[in-house]
Amino acid sequence: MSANETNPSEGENKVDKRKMLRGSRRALMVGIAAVGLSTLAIAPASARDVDVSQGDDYAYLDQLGSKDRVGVCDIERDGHGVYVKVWLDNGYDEFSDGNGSATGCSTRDYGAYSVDSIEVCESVTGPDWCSDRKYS
Ligand SMILES: [Ca+2]
Ligand SMILES: [Ca+2]
Repeated sequence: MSANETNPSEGENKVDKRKMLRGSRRALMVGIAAVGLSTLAIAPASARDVDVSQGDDYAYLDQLGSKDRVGVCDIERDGHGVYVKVWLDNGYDEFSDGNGSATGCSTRDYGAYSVDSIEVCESVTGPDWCSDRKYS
């Protein structure tokens, strides 16, 4: 028997191990593919560059490259108006969800990368309720 010769039963074991390895590698690939898909599915929601919320009411900033878009959304049907404060590189702006809690948000466009920070507020009696101010 030379050193290279292997005992037949040992060879079978090796084949079995290789098959098992191939099987687990396939399972791993399937797992990676599934993770890839779920990341894709989540991507649209995480495209917001800045998100602020006050209860369910919220505002957001999308840096679209050619322009900055700010949106404000009144979600709660509580009779409180909802507006967004927009700090720009050279100025300040403020606007509200024009149709209140009815479906649809209001948006305004600004120059590319000109929005510095946003904050969402709802108008109440006394000091308005506002979110934290968030920076882009
Ligand atoms: Ca509200
Ligand atoms: Ca609305």
